[in-house]
Amino acid sequence: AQRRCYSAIKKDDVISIDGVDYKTDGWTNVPQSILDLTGRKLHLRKDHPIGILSNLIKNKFDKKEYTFYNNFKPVVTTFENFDVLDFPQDHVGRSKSDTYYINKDNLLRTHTSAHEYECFKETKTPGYFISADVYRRDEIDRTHYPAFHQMEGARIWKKGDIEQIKKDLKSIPPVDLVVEDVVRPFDAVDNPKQAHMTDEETDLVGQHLRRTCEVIVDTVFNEAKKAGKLAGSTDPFLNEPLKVRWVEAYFPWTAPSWEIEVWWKGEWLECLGCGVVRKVVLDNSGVDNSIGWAFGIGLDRIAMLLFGVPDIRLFWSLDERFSKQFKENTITNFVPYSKYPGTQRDISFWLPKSVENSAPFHSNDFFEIAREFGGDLIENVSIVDEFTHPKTGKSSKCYRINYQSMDKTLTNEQVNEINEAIRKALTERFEVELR
Ligand code: FA5
Ligand code: MG
Repeated sequence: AQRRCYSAIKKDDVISIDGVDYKTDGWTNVPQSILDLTGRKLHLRKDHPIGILSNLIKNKFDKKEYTFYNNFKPVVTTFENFDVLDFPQDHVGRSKSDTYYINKDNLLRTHTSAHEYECFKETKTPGYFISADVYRRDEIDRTHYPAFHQMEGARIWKKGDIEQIKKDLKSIPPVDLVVEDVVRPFDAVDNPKQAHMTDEETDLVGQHLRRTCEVIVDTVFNEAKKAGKLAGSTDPFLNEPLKVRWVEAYFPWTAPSWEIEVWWKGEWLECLGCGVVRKVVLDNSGVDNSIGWAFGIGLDRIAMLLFGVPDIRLFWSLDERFSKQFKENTITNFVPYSKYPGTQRDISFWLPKSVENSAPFHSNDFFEIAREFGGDLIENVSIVDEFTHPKTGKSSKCYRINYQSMDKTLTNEQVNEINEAIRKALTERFEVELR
C-alpha cells in the first residue's frame, strides 16, 4: 500500500532537496512522487540487485587506477548535465517533456555524465567510476521507469604518452566473448576522429575503451549465465559463447562514439554508450593536454536479466517478499510471488483547439499524471487510439491504463478513485474535453 496522492509542485514556491532550497519557476515540472525516489539510493544497498550489480563491476577494477564515487547528489545544473558536454541548444534531451526540472537552472540528472565535469577536475587517479540514480520523463511499462541507475567510467592519459596506453592495454584481463566487428547503422551520423589526436592515439584510446567495456560485459553477463546454469536451467543458450557487437553511435561530447549490444536470448540488447572524450569537455574541465575515454552503462535492465526480475518496478518495491530475497555479492534468481488480479480503464478526450494559449500536450504528460495519482499501482499505460475529426478539426486521444498492484487485490472503488483523480487533473491542467 504505497500509494499517496500528491499535488503538483507550484510555481514561486520553495522546495528543499538534500538541505538545499530551490525556488520553483515556470520550468518546474518535477512531481513530489519523483523527488521521493531520490532518497532511496538503491545502488548503495549491498543486498539489493542494483547494489550487487554495481559492486560486481566495481570489484573488477583496480582502486589505484580508478577512484569510485557513489554519493553525488541528484540535483545538478543545466550547465553540468548539458552545456559543458556541448549538447546543442535544440537537443531533445533538454526539453521539459524529457527532463525533470527543479527550476530553469537546476534539474534531476538525466545521466551520470553530468558529473564528468567535476570528476575530470578533481580526479587524483588516471580514471574514475560513478554510480548513481538518474531520472528521465518516459513511458511506463515493464522495462521503463522514470528513475533508473547508471554507472559511468572514464580514463585519461597525457597526450603523446603512447607507451603508457600500450602498457595499460596489455594489463586488461582477457574475456570470454565473441566480439563482432563494428557495425555502422544505416542512419549513422558523422562519427569522426578528433583533429587534435593522431590516428595512433585515437586507435589506442578506442581500443582501451572497448576492451574495458568488454571486461564489464563479460563479468556481468557470463556471471548471469553461470547463475542460470546453477539454478538448473537447461536453456541451450546458456552453453553458447556470449556474443556482443559494437555499433557506431553519436554523443555530443565524444568522438568517435559507440554502443555495445549483447546477444541475449534471441535479441540484441543495448547496454552501454561510450566514446573518446572531446577536447572541448576536457578543456572546459580544466584538464589540458590530455586524451581519454568515457562510458555510461544502464544498470537496471541488466539487473533484470541477471536476477531474473520480470518488471523494473520491482526494484523499488518495499515488499519484503522482494527485498529479503537478495544477499551481498550473490546472484540468485528471483522467485516470483503471486500476482494480484489487474483491471483496465480507458481515458479518451479531445485536445483543446486553441493551442496558442495552452501548453502543447505530450504523451509523457499523460504518463506522468497517471504515475502521480496511480504510482506503482499502474502496471502500464498505452495509447490505443488517436485521430483528428475531419469536420471540426479537433484531435482525440485515448489512453489505456492497466491497474495492478504488486502486493494486494485492488477493489473497483480504489481503481475508480485514482482514475477519477487522473481525469480531473487532465482537465484542470490541459483543458482537455473528456469524452
Ligand atoms: C547516456 O546516458 C550517456 N550518458 C552514455 C555515455 C557516457 C556516452 C559517457 C558516452 C560517454 P544513453 O541515453 O544511451 O546514453 O543511456 C546509456 C544506457 O542507459 C543505455 O545503453 C541503456 O542501457 C540505459 N538506459 C537508457 N535509458 C533507459 C531507461 N529509460 N531505462 C533503463 N535503462 C536505460
Ligand atoms: Mg542510447
